[in-house]
Amino acid sequence: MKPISRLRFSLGATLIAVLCAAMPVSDAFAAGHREAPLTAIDTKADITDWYVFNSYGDPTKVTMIMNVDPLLEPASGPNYFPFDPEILYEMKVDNTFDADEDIKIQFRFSRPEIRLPGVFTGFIGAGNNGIATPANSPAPVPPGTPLVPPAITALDGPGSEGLSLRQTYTVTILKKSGTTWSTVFSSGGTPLFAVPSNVGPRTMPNYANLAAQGIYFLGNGIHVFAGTVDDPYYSDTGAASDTLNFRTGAFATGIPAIMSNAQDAYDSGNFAPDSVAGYNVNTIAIELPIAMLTNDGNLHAASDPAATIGTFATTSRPRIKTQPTTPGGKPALSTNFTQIQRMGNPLINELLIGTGDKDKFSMSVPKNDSQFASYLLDPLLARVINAAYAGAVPIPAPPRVDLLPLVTYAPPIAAAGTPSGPVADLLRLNTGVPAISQVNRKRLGLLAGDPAGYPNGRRVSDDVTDITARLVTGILAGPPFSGFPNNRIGDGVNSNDVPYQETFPYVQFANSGRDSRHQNSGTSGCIDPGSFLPVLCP
Ligand SMILES: [Ca+2]
Ligand SMILES: [Ca+2]
Ligand SMILES: [Ca+2]
Repeated sequence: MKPISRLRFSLGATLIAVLCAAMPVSDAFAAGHREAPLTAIDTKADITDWYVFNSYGDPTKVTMIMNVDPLLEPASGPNYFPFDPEILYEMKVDNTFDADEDIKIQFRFSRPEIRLPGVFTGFIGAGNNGIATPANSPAPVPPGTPLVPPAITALDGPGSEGLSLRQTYTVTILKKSGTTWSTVFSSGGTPLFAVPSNVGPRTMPNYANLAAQGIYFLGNGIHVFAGTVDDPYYSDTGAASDTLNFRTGAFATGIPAIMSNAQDAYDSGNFAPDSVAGYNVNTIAIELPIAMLTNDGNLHAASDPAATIGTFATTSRPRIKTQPTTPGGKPALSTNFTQIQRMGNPLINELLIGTGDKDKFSMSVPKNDSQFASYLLDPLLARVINAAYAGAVPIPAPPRVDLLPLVTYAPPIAAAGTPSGPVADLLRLNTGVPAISQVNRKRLGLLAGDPAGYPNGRRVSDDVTDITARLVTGILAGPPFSGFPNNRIGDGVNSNDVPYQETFPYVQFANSGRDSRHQNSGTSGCIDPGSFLPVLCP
């Protein structure tokens, strides 16, 4: 596929050429669920979302959340969703404005331990005392023999007997000084257990309590959590992926994807189905002191350039893998790694990078993103929205300098006077902007006057689909792009299907395999655009 910079010159020739180039925007608006050809195959290495925000309850800390492995159906027993022990999961921070990481937080997972090798499922348990064989138990197993262990109520020790598949992980923080990396923190021998998915109420009767045991305090102000959780991302991916075929009936304006003022202000209900509702995802979360991330180890006011950091997450695999020759053997893995995917801002690879370059983008590093500048500063998506609405949504002319705050260090995220650095896809966070209380938190973040939301970092509740659609159609460029209808574009999905937690790890624990379902078209879960009452989804 041709880069947009060259497509631009063929625009006059035919609109069809541009639209054809735009067609492979598959999974448009799914933050990062199966967005690049390679990770649509290698789903374990697929980063679905990357969140970095100032912790709600502690102004001295930042929380980073890396979600991987998209669209995990909660009922997918009996083995559910281990992390891949071959993948190196990393969170990276630039604090010198050159888009090159100065801090790396590394997570490695063990091969799942199999504690009940003779049992047919990875997780088994019931009641306080388990289940014994009944009076008619055939020989050679006598009646009264303990058969099923007690319900799983702990990740280790008593109550964990039925937790057959169990995975541990390690956390290592490295810091660069000059060109040398040194370890500044290691979880060492502390066994950290990844939280299993929520099997159901018989096997895991108090799942929230079980999952909370996976929140570890490691000292030095550091909390970690890893495991399967509710996917915090929400969007009408189905409509967006069908060439922006939004549901007219969902929008009170009568115009597909253009919300009314009342709909726009509604932060706690959906007018269209949330395609990700009811699905789980694997999460890796860490909360740590801001002082561990800034260049000088201090906290800084928002007006100070030193307060802003640039972040991204990566997955990498060993460069060489030799499969075992004996059944049940282990593969041989090289110790050098190749990056499989990265994520900074949400939706950049999905919506801005051409499909022919998505894998190259995934495997590149942010400091070299000038090679993708034509995608970033003349987004084809903006042109497609402009065309799909027959010109009703005006868009600015390239180069799109209004998008520079997303790809350089610039106001309104970074303080005035911050070195802008190269064009690079980093999720930038001004650590000096305090978190906003739940009641004042806006799904539209910075665009709704909530300074602690995307694109200043990204919280789990930020509606990055709507924010991104408005950013690419020029809301930061001033009139007429900052007014109607550009400022009311949305997919009609305004909130997650379950409430988030207000404390670390902020995401909601996993949906139940036995007792949860998806909200789809034809099931309840949407709000009538006129009455704001629950209705079947349009
Ligand atoms: Ca740097
Ligand atoms: Ca969800
Ligand atoms: Ca939305």
